Amino acid sequence: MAQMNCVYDINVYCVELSMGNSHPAKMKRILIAEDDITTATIYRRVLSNAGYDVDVVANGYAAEECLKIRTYEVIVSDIAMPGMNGIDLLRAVRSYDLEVPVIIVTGSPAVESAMRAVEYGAINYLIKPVEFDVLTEAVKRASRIHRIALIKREAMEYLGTSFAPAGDRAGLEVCLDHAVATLTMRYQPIISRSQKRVIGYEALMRTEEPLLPEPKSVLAAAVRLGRIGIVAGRVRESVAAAAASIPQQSLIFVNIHPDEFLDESLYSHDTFFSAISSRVVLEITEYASLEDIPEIRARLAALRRLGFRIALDDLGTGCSGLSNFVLVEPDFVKIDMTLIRNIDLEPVKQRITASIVELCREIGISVICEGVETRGEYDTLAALGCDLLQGFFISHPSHDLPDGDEFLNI
Ligand code: G
Ligand code: MN
Repeated sequence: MAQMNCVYDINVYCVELSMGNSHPAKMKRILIAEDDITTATIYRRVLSNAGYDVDVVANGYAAEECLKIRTYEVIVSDIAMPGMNGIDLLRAVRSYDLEVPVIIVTGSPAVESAMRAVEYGAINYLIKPVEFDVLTEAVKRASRIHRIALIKREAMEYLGTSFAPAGDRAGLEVCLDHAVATLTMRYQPIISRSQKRVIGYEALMRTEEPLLPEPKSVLAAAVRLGRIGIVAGRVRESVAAAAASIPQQSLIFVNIHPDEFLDESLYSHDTFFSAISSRVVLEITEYASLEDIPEIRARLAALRRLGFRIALDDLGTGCSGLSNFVLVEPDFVKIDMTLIRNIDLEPVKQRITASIVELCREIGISVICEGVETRGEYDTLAALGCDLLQGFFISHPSHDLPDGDEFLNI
């Protein structure tokens, strides 16, 4: 087997990259990042004896260089290294490989660094001096877990299930950063049948991050990482920037995640978003309870004072009765598409929808039926007296705003 020694920088004393005829299926390759040469040499010998191919580097930067050209079964990293430390490396690793397990080794155990390492996705945390068999067992276990993750991914790809991003924080951060960097908005018209025009557009977030395919998964990741403000801020900025190209008489419907109520910038008077508040309807979902949000009533009142109107989204999916309905006193109610689907074939759905429309009309709330996909659904909703409609049958969400109403199914 041909061997090549690469020196990435002065701190790297040993990187052995076997080139040529190594057999990836047989060669389980381990990367060791350790700045103490004696320790590194021992680990290397122990793991080579256990049947692994081993690359050794002296710091995080060199480890990153290796990750660019190789995939590893397991990474074993010191926590305190010059330059990029083990925690930085954990984050960097996930830019290259969402699955590879990382074992962190440290000479000075501190609960805090252990917690950080685990939070950032370290699979294990070993304290120096590490017994040979402890190291070998830890690497073997990590290797098995890596294989399971790969098989699970393969199964999900085969079944067509969209797979969730790496469950650890570092992996999720990489996905969310990419989602935010590629975030764009689409706009889907909401029409009035009686007025034969578009009364508004729902702003819908899209990203190019394949592991966060829907707005809901982007938001869930943002909530988990405590970054809802960043994502919501981007959405609001985009909507405010697009407002100039949206016809003045059209409303703009913007989805608000319940956690956004705690984001103080939502209540600011001097943002581009609050400047267009009279045209904005904030959509609040019915399936998450708002009751637990501190001072929710005052927050809703503050938004109204700023000039926003409010829609209750996804009506029909909530399991908490009508508590949000009562709390929000919405200007609009959006009937969830599960109630609209096949409404032409299901009399129970017709009865429920007709009742909602009638009751809302009586208390002065406009009803929007979302997710209208077929001619049959459209005609049935028309017969039931539903005026405001949205869905693929009328128009898909689109990047370019239509100049007029003529191409829509009205
Ligand atoms: O939860 P909310 O109502 O905000 O969800 C809107 C989502 O529904 C968007 O992602 C949008 O692309 C999608 N959508 C809009 N119209 C239709 C439709 O007619 N059918 C289906 N299946 N989805 C739709
Ligand atoms: Mn919505």
